Amino acid sequence: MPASPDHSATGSPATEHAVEWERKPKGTQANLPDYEAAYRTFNWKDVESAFDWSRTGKVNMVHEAIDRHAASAKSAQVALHYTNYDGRDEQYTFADLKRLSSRFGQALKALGVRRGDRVGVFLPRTPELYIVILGVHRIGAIPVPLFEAFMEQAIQDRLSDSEAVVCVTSPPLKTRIPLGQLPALRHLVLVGASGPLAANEASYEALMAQGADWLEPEWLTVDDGLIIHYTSGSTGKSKGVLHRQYAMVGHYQTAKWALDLRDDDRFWCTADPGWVTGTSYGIYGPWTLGVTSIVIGGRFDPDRWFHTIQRYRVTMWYSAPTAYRMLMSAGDAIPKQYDLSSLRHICSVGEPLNPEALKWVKKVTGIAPHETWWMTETGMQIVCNYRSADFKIGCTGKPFPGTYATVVDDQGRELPPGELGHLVVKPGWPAMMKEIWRDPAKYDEYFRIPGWYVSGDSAYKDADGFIWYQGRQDDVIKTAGERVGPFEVESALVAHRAVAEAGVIGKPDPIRGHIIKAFVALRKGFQPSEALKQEIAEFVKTNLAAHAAPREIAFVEKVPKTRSGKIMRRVLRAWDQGLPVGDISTMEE
Ligand code: 6R9
Repeated sequence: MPASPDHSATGSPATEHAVEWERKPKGTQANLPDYEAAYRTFNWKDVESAFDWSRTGKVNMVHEAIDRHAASAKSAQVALHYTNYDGRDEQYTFADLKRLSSRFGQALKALGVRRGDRVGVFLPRTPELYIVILGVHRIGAIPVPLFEAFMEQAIQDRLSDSEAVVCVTSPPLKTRIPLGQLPALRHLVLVGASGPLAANEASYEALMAQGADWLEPEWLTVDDGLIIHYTSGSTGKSKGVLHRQYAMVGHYQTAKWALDLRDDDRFWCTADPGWVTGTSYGIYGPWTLGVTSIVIGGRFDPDRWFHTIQRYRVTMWYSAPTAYRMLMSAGDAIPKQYDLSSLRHICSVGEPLNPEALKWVKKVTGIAPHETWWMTETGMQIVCNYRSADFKIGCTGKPFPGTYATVVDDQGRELPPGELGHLVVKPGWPAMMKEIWRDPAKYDEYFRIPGWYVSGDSAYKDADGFIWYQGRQDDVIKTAGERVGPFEVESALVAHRAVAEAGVIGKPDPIRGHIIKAFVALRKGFQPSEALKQEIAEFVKTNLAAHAAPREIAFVEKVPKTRSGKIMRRVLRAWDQGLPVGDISTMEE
């Protein structure tokens, strides 16, 4: 069993335990009618024929997701329904997205952007965000989505590491882009600018008014870059996970079999494209299948959410445990006011979905959410529950056909049922990351157990082949489904004038899964106070991001470190829970 510092792991699970099953009505019609049979026979090669490139050899995501539908009977089908419940209420057909992404592709070309260049996309969740990403694909460049909540430090780290040459943003967000620190960045494209522009700025609307309605995609190979998502590990700054065009084979098939998407679906993926779920399943999965997507801008609001399902007659809903729990805590009265009968399938991602929340969603919608486990690095869903197959409530699921995920010990030996170990995947699935941007050593760390991709999660498998997620093995924090690295938060904390040292952990929380808790040692001359706590939290919020700011701060004399200077977060977690700290022989004096 690996040494697991994870505080949320429940220890060695019992092999025999009372489980409740989610039983499916017999004869359930699903795109994947028989998981076990498919698992035995499925071959990824057979999926390739779904793409035009399998015949032409010419590869580009925008062709497969948009152009080929625009050239078919789907041309006038709505690809994107959008509202922000605040004045914008729009819809775009596949033909519209072909035209608009062609125009934006030409705009990027006019700014000198070339195949393989990185383009930062720092926009609120609006149709422009989607049009821009598609336009970047059209010219064979690589989008780097930046979540709109990111503040200056987070933006600088990501634009600087990716050496983006252009960033598409809006006037309010542009103030967070430290141009002077970004030598590679040549232009800003501003959506919604009014008034005079600086020399290095261009107006999105002006650029879109020029040019033709058609730009042929830059033809790539399956091995060329698709997108870079920045994500957090337990050490160092966030790292750029580069995916390849071939990932579309995985997006397409998982959207078909795990999300169970069909031609006439109205699919609502609630994730922002700043996170991998918002691109793999907010763009690539549904659109390579030619399915209509719903996108909602603005803030989370339980009423709006249920209203959205009713208004758009949503058939398939993909969201995260924190959202389901927030809806649950808002009470049963809200969903009762809406007609949710259009729903036929629901999935969940980002953190484990507790049985209570699962059962509540089932109570109010009639459908139990199905787990999908995966990571930024895997690019696609790997361990899932399937619409046609019974599953045990609370389990993470079984490996997607064509993938092999299992639980191993430190030497890579598969463990018998019930034993806790590393959740690993056999390399070779279609959406596996291509590289960690300019950091091959980081990439290699994922393959530290020979023969396996090591997820960093701990899990066990039961005698029926179900995998049960048990927590992270490292210090990565999942808060409200978002992945936050303690190092980034600690770096932001020590930049505050009062902070000498800081250590950050995830503290279990009934709604958010975990919240960020910081242990802070103050510099000489500063006194602990509530006001100072607030000031420090605010400081992280304005420099890094609101979701990365500590919700709890505890002042300590000293942050516990090893003699080599590593923060002992295990000790911080014990302090937080009021538990014994265990072996501290490596702690500095
Ligand atoms: C897609 C995404 C990856 C980490 C992963 C794990 C956690 C994701 C989960 C889950 C339990 C699930 N995670 N799905 N844990 N059950 N169904 O979330 O990517 O942001 O990179 O996070 O999220 O710990 O290792 P990412």
